[in-house]
Amino acid sequence: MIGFPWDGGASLGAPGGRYGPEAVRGAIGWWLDRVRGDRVWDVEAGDVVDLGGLRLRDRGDVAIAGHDAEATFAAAADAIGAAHDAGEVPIVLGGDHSITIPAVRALAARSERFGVVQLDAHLDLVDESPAQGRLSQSSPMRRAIELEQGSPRRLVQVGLRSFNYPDFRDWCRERGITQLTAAEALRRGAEQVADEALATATADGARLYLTVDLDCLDPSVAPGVGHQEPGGLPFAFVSTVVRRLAPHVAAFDVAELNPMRDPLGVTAGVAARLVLDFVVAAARAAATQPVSDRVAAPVR
Ligand SMILES: [Mn+2]
Repeated sequence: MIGFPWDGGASLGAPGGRYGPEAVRGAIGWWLDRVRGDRVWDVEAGDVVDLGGLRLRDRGDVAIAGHDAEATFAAAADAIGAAHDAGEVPIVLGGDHSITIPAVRALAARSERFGVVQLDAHLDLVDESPAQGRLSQSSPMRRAIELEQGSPRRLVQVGLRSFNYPDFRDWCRERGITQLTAAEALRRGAEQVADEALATATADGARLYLTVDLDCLDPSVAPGVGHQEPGGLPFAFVSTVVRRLAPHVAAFDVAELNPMRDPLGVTAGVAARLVLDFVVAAARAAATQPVSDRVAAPVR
């Protein structure tokens, strides 16, 4: 687990994401108390999971240079890369959604190819704009698919809704990006969505990056985000997708928690639960399968 207390990419959304990692750590402690002797009862799955083979290690926060996004992102890619090199699965806590840019770079640098499953209300495909530049919360998926090891054909976006720039519709379709609106995702069901997303994103042996922008959830569930969009996913849907994908994920992030817009701590609790859902699901898989069989082997 790596905190990335950065909201320098929230150039159109509300600032405050820098307080996200601290809020998630505070919320996680409440559940960690239920772990006894390396075991925890997963009430929803029905089993007692042995966490013995897995450790949730807190690597602290990325060093932030508030005046310099590139310098911050370079430091972040190094810190996240160190987790990869230690054989860990990085869980990056945002921070606005631009935190995904260096996190994906860290995975790309260690992979022949990678794919992305993105749970989000928004496309995050802006190339560049006068107000936002190239490294904002609106650009992480553009920066990901343009990498040599990435591909728009291995990008799956789930939870999309609302309105967007007219040119983007054909641009996305021509490049073969898989896009599911929140309503369509709900119609198919979380299990089917997760399985199809996994197959698409990991085509040709690609390693899987999972990013959860908390605004994929309905604002009634997760109000404390940078920019709210009505009509989002319920918690159970997102939790199911995260749990189902977790054993296959090489790197994971939870972005856009904004504690300044989350006075009751509801959204911090949601973010913390998703982190724990991820860890417990990965631990369950690790108990029955060696780690080396769960993710494609890194190039170096
Ligand atoms: Mn986003």
